[in-house]
Amino acid sequence: MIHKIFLFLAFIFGVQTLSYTQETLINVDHRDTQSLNGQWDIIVDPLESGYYNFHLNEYAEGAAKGFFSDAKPKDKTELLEYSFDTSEKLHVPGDWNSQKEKLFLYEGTIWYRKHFNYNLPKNKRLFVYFGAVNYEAVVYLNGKKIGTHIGGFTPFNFEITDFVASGKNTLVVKVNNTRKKDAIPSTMLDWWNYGGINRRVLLIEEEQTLVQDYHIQLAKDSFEKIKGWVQLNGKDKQQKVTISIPEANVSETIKTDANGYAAFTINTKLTLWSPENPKLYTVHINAETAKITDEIGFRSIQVKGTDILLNGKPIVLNGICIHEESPVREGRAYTPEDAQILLNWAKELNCNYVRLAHYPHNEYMTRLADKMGLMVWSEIPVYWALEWDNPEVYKNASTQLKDMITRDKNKASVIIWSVANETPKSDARNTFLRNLADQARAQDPTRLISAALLHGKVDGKMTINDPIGAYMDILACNEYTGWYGNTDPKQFDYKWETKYNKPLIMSEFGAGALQGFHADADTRWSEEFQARVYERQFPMLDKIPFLRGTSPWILKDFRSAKRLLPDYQDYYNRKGLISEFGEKKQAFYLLQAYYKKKVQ
Ligand code: GCB
Repeated sequence: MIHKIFLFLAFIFGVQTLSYTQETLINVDHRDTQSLNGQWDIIVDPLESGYYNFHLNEYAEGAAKGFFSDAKPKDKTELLEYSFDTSEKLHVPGDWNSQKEKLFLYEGTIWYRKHFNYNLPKNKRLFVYFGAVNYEAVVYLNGKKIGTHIGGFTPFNFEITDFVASGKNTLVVKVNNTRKKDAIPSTMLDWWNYGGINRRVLLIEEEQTLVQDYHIQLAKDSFEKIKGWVQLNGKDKQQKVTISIPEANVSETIKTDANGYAAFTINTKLTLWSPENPKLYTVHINAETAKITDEIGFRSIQVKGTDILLNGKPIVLNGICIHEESPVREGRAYTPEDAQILLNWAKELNCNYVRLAHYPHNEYMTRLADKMGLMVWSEIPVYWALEWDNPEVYKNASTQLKDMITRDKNKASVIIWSVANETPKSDARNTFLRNLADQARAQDPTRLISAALLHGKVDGKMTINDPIGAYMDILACNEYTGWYGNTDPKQFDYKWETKYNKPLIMSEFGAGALQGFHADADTRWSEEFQARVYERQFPMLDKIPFLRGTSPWILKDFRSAKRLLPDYQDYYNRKGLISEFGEKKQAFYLLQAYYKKKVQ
């Protein structure tokens, strides 16, 4: 009971952002920005001796020994045991593990420093924006702490209008990626815990009162009605705001209230976004003091019984799972080109859908998916075992969910928000996930909610009976028939059933193979073994009457500290259809042919 009260309170308060972080500005691509990407000076600090003294007291602001002060000895007698000026460097964005060999397995703290010059006009505001930092970031400008953020995959920004100096400035970020039991994800995970400033860093110059956020999408269950809202931020909150879509002859003026908020409904006929025609409209949001432009697609996504309807028509999601790893380098993907190659491979497989696992990916991915006509499943790293009873953990999950939705809620490509992956059933976990699903629906009623669940074998049938299925719009299931456990082909003849009258996406299946290793199909790690698992999988899937989508695991081999078998794994999860060097395995072509047949 107590945990239910905690979770309820956490739910109520959890929708607020964590302390220190501020509401994020969306659509940074269309704002006035200056990039802080490039080489940053770094100090690897495993003991956090730049943060704590020898008795573990935090250094106060202004203390020269705190690395955030970026101090230099005043004279030759002063003892200072650090120096950014003579330190090593890392590229930002980019994870540290794949930039320096000695950091390959490093989990801990690294300090980053960047100098920049700025002259902020008197009537403007300035923000520093981080696309994502894994996992915990403490940000200082000119020695002053300006904010902290936890969560490795969502954007955040801090206003620095009052702290930025005219001319030279010093930005210092303490980044810590230590895995913790009460973090999200927690300590056990099947992907690399890439530390660092993993996405772009921008300075955003804005007006005194600016357009902070907006939601502009088709109303739920409608094809001809745009419903949305605008949120201004600044002193002049009550303004006239015009939403216009010139190509559709739309122009609607509304008035924001004392909180800078206004909702609107616009009746109009639009060309609807779909994979066949990923139509995007240029949308202008013009307030009196500020304006912003976006490229937005309009489409409807619903479920009816076991069907998924896109713009009212039943669809099948032919997809693939993707981790955010570069197709051309080691480590995290962070460029638009990385996103382009990954999504081109999905297209080459004849996909109309991608599952972006297991955390919100770079915004480049969803922007590009909008343009390329790929439907997207986007998920938060509520993965495997978490401290379901801990209200702080719930608050963290709630914030990550909120921030994922905030960033991408105007992307037509995103059709599903997923709240979890393969979590162990318990009352506390059920309440936790139900509350997340409720929160996602309240924030964005226009999309479908799902979570990747596990199945069980009951009376010789594969059964999806997870209680959380009751709160999902779409059931999703990860199954590894033919890989984990035995390889008995009879398993592929089992019937699949569920008590829910809902569509199912087989959100994962697959097998490991080392690209280039050939043997008979009974030999683990051979391309032939992986290919046969796929071959046996397809007829089984085709027999599931309520199946409406598939996203096999996974597009490309990816780094995982859980995958230790020498010669075959070597810290790679080998279930990719493509190797880490971009070479395709046999199973790639099988899936490609399977999807081709399905769309004919
Ligand atoms: C799963 C997980 C995924 C793993 C995969 C595997 O079910 O969702 O994160 O990487 O299985 O390879 O075992």
